[in-house]
Parts: sequence; C-alpha cells; structure tokens
Amino acid sequence: MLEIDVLTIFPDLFTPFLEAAFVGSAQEQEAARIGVHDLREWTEDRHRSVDDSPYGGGPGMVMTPEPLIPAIESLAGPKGPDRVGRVVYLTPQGEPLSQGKLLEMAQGPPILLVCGRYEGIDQRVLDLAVDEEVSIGDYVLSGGEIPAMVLIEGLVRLLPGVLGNPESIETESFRGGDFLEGPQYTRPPIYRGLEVPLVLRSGNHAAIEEWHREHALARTRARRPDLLDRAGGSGFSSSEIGGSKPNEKVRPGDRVEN
Ligand code: 6GU
Repeated sequence: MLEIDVLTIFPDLFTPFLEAAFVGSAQEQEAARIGVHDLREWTEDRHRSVDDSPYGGGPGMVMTPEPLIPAIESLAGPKGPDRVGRVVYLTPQGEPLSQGKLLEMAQGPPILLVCGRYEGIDQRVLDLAVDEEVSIGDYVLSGGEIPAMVLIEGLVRLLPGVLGNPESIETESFRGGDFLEGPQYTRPPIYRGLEVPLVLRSGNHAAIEEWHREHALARTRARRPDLLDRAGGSGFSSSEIGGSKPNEKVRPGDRVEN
C-alpha cells in the first residue's frame, strides 16, 4: 500500500483533489492511504503562528522550527534510524522530480510531504527533521501544496490496477519515461479532412507498434533531443533512425478499420 501523509497550512486545498475519481478510487481500493494534517494543530501560541521575519532582513516570512519540527516528528518519528518512512520537503531547491524518482518512491517506505509557504523554512528544520528535498521544475510557486499533489498523482497512477489498464504502465516505460509519446488517434477516421493514418486502422499489430516507435523517436528527436542523449539509444536500433513514409507499412490484404 502506498502511504502518504501531507503537512500543510492549507489542508482544504487537498480535499477536492483527494476526492477526485483517480486518487479517491485508489484509496477506496485500499491501494493508497493519504492523510492530510494541518500544521497549525502543532502550534502552542494564541495566534497559532507558523512563520516569522527572516534574520538579516529581506522580504517575506520564513516558517519557524516550532511548530514544524514537532509536527514532523509526531508524524514520522525523529530523523535517523527510528524514523518511520521518508520526510520530503517540497522546494525549488530540491532534486528535480523525474519518472525514475517516482518509480523509486512508489516502491519505498511511507512518505511525509512537507509543504512550505512564504519564502521558505528555517534551515534547522531541514537539518534536524527532513530527509530529502524535491522540486517539480525550474520555476517558482508560492507553496509546496501543488507540487505535493503533482507527486501524489504521479505516485498513485503507478499503482497496479488503479489506472484500470495494467498494461499501460509497462508500455509507458518505453515511451513516456525515456521518450515522448507520439501522436494518438480515435474515431472518427476523417475529421475536417484530416485522416487517421491507415496503418493504425490496419489491424497489423507489428506494423502499428513500429509506427508508434518511429513517431515517438521522431518527436523526441525534434522536441527533446536531450532525452535521447541520456537514453544512449536504448529501445531503438540505429536502423530505426530513418523513418518510413505515411501508410507504407500497410500491406495488401490488411483489414482497414473505419
Ligand atoms: Cl517543490 N515548491 C515551490 N514552492 N515551487 C516550486 C517547486 C516546489 N518546484 C518547482 N517550483
């Protein structure tokens, strides 16, 4: 079971997300358990404060060690050998999230996602209570709540059976992970004069697979050549670098679906 807890000052942001079909059904199937916790429940002052102005000056506010550290420790235990699971702080300063990171996290121990707001959190929280820092990309958001939802959705869809189609995850490790997906089509066969390539309607499964591979490669080369450099040619033979003309993979006698 995928076990995730979230620590946030905006727990209500998660309600519609966790009730939505996708994440909701994973929880109903008991494939996932996601708990959301309001950081203010660990405050002890009258104003339930979670932040203060930064030492040395500067704009904005910084989240204080109190109540963050007691909250993290009550949900995940103390940092070190007695900790239950891993504590992940969401921040643009973190390790970039990737499909590989998601696959690794999906197989690992329970996860506590710590969402920051304001300009950040006191460094001592990271030193004393956080195990790792994760970023969802090179841009800045106001808080870790949306990144936490990104991570949760990326993890939940890896659970077997939750997508409804157990094969799709496997297909994806070929495209989607190392390569971009190519074009996809559904009915009608002709829309505003644009026709679905005949090979996809031919019933020739080997030809269809080859068509998808070629287009995944062509699109990746055009849009994300960095992915091909990184993959080192895995999945594609050098003869596949050429590409075929539209419809040339349809053989005489192939059944064409309309
Ligand atoms: Cl994880 N947090 C925030 N606040 N901004 C981000 C991010 C995370 N990843 C990219 N931008």
